[in-house]
Amino acid sequence: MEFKTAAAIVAGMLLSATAHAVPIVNTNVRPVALGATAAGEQSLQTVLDNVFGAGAVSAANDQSAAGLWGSATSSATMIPTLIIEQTSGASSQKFGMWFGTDTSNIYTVDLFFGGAVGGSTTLQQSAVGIGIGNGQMIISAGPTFQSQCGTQVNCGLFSNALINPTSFGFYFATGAGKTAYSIDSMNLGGATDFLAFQGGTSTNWIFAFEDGTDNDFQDMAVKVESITVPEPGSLALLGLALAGAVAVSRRKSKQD
Ligand SMILES: [Ca+2]
Ligand SMILES: [Ca+2]
Repeated sequence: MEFKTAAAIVAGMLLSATAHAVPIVNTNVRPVALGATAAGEQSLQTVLDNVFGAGAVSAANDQSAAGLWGSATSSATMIPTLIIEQTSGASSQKFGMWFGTDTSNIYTVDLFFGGAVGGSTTLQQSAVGIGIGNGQMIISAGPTFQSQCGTQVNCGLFSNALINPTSFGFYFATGAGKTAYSIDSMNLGGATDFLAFQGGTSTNWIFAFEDGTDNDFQDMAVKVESITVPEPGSLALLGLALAGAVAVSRRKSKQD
């Protein structure tokens, strides 16, 4: 009798998992209309100008529909440093990567969190996982630069069968319980909470996230290096460089 009960429970779990599995599909349609940037905040266009050069990339017209990326290099060679400004909710914000093929089974890795205010890192990748080594993410904290492992950077090696160097995405979690994924189909109601901009034909990208509803898309901006849009047969190498998280909103009273 006990065996039958256990078997029934297992069968139920399997059916339940199957019923809720929704394939992750890139439904991103771009460009989307940008909202006005609030007074006192830095616009997304200004962020793009600062990173790629004035006028090089248009926030309104150069949005990419890409939502998945793959590693472009076998080893990182550049580790740039970006200027970072944080919102008032910085202490509870997170930026990370996700892996998987269906929405009921994704593996997420928080990379930056807390009050990170500036820095750069190389995301290490090996046969057993991905990770950030102790001391490799250097953050400006007060008068000195120091590692913030454990408080602002999730240092360590992360292993999971879903980790795939040829197919991954990114997310931004706000302190208010919202998570914005790089593919619209993973967001609540298919909402557009994410924009991607490529620096010309380079493998450097700016990812811009919306934490509220005003669609200024500058609540968190992150530069990621050495990644490409996956194409069959073109992504066999491991390794990627990820540089800096930038939150550009200066608003103190609320996040939008
Ligand atoms: Ca904003
Ligand atoms: Ca916003």
